[in-house]
Amino acid sequence: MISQVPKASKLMTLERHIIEGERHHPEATGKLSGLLHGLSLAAKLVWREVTKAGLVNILGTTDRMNISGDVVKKLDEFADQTIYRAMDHGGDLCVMASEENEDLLHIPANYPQGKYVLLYDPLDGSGNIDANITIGTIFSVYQRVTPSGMATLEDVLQEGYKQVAAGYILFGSSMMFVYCTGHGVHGFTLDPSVGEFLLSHEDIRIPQRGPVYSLNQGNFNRWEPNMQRYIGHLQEEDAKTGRPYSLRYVGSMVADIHRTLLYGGIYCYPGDAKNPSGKLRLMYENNPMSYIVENAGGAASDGRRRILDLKPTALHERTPLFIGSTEEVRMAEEFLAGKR
Ligand code: FDP
Repeated sequence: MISQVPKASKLMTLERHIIEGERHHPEATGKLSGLLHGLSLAAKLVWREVTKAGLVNILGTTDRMNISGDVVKKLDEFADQTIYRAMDHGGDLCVMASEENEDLLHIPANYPQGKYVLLYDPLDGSGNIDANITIGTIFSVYQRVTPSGMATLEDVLQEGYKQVAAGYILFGSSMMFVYCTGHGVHGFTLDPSVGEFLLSHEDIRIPQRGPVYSLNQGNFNRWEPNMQRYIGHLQEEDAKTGRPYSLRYVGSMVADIHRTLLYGGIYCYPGDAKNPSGKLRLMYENNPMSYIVENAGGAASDGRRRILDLKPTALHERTPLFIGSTEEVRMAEEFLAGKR
């Protein structure tokens, strides 16, 4: 008798998936694929250092402050430089910008220039590195808008809805590469024994609701009253609407949003009396994560407006962020507008 073999999910490498993705774009030149390959290589090199971090005295801080005033960790620097070095010579990019650097990162003159712009946060959640807690890399890709010559700020400061790809790499109990080029959000887990990312989460869809909220509640007294009322509402007892919600906060944006994407709920970093625009950077964090979450069926807002519609004005600007299940984000907006 032939036994019933359970239907295995597709055995698909990230490389294959990227190539197949080109079929959605008959006009594709292969440059976007090249760029994504470069990022997956850089990710593996960073992961190698992250996993041996405690062994090789690479942990700890450098004496340098980054543009946002955080003390730069050595691993941040390693990730920052590794991504730049993996991406500067492929002919895919005309310019890069990193959360760790004040100015644009131009492509060296001896390498060919490409038509894409890459923005990245090399190691998000780096405050967690020393405690061995999940951290991640976030990336965002645009087409250049200036016709030729050296790329300018105009190429970089584009609205998030113009992204052509975005993704994040999670350095957790396993390493994941999650990306989107506008045709679904797909997650790959590294199989270290073969050194390949294998498709583990095909076409991720975020639940429309989810009884989990994620934010730094320690800032409660700095929030405006509407924000305080919103969180108070989530904490009230009401079986019919599934309240109180549970609070989950790693303090690594990538980890917190990854969980939100899979299980539903909301992640918030609101503005407050000390930081009116919150803490998170529009270009390196909010835009790419909003692109991912929207493409998975969720929503992302600064409390009033869709994040992806915001016109950026500076490379390192910050905005408040409310992101996750659509119904949860809409409820937050209603509270913030004083409608509830
Ligand atoms: P980090 O400073 O450790 O890099 O944007 C940076 C970030 O981490 C996010 O990843 C994280 O969610 C947030 O800051 C944590 O901020 P709080 O310490 O204010 O909660």
